[in-house]
Amino acid sequence: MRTEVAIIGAGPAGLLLSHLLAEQGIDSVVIETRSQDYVLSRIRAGILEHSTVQLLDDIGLGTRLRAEGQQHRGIYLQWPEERHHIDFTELVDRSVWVYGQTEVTKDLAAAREAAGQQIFYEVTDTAVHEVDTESPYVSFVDSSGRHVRIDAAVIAGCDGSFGPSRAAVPDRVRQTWERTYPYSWLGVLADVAPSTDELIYAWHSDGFAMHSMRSATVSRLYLQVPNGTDVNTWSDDRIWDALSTRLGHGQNGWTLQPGPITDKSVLPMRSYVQTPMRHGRLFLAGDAAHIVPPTGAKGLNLAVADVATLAPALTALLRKNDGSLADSYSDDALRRVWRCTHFSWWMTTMLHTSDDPFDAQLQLSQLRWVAGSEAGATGLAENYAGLPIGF
Ligand code: RFL
Ligand code: PHB
Repeated sequence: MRTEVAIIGAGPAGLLLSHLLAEQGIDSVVIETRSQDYVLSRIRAGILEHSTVQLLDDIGLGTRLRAEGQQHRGIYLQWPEERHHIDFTELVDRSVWVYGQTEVTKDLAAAREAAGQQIFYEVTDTAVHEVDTESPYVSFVDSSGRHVRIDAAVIAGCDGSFGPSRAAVPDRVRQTWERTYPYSWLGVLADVAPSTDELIYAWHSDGFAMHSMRSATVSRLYLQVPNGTDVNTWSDDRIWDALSTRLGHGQNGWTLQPGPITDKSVLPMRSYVQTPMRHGRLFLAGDAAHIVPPTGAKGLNLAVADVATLAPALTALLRKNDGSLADSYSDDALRRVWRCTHFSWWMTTMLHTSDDPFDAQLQLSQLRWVAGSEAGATGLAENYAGLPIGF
């Protein structure tokens, strides 16, 4: 089988890339190790930044997002006794949208299906070959057990943090940077109306807590827990008690409304960057090249920004034989990657507590400055609501 771009991974990066390439008349084949149902039901990100929404609008995929998503002007930043609203719209004239990654993936998958995109789900033994030649190819075993080889002009590694693409960059050129945090998130999804109009990020001496949402009837909440926490040690009552304590701020009689928990899981927190994001005919995008802790809501948005940079680069390469954008892809994408890596690390370290009382005082001082100074608040707003694509 032959195509122009072989895309590994049908997450947001892979599906969006196939869509953007198709708009330019470029053929691609997508391969995915999971089933379509699994990919479409995976609970992941919830916040879309300004440029992500703009891009989805531009490619005609903003309709359901505009109808069913919720536009937020900003976030609440809180610590005991104080809750402050950081108004992104006022500060930087940009907003964010609450619209689950599951919904973005559904919209992308429906659009690709309508366009007749070839996607192989449930493949095994994915391998990339000959990426430093002009004739790279991908091999895999399809869902019926057939061995398949796809020859392509280019391979796009959009296969997340567990896929084979990142390891196809040889050790002699590959550099990695990594930080593992000494805490994890316990995330829950609950069938209850959110107790807040916009997201709450809360510093508390018991640990960080966050109140997010998916819709008017579904809440998404997170608690900082120690690494290695067994989810079974957290009963629903224990979760709601901890959330009430950490999210409570002792003012205006605010209370957290509990409800039936439909999903709970523990998520480790990691920062990871691999460079270069291009090696020969292999281009990495999204979580395949970098991971950020979820505190800054950047992972999905960064995957979208990578692909928005990669698609024109591949179009110039394949249609005009102009490799200049492809040559600068890695450096171009990495500027934003490092900005978001720093922002996610900064939000994470500002809000997650440790046993060190000195650290706690520094965190509280920083929170007071961010919430109380226009310069501090604007820095958070500009990064959270998202820098323009190409920054
Ligand atoms: P994905 O979504 O992981 O997709 C990669 C796809 O590749 C497939 N794959 C393979 N396919 C073929 N052969 C193989 N050998 C393969 N190995 C893997 C996988 O099955 C998968 O379908 O990566 P992509 O497309 O780069 O997208 C990245 C985002 O999914 C990720 O960054 C975000 O979910 C991160 N994230 C958040 N990002 C935000 O922007 N805002 C948020 O609010 C936010 N919240 C979150 C998050 C991630 C979370 N978790 C679970 C880590 C909240 C959480 C809890
Ligand atoms: C979510 O809704 O899942 C979410 C929102 C904001 C974050 C992380 C996760 O920073």
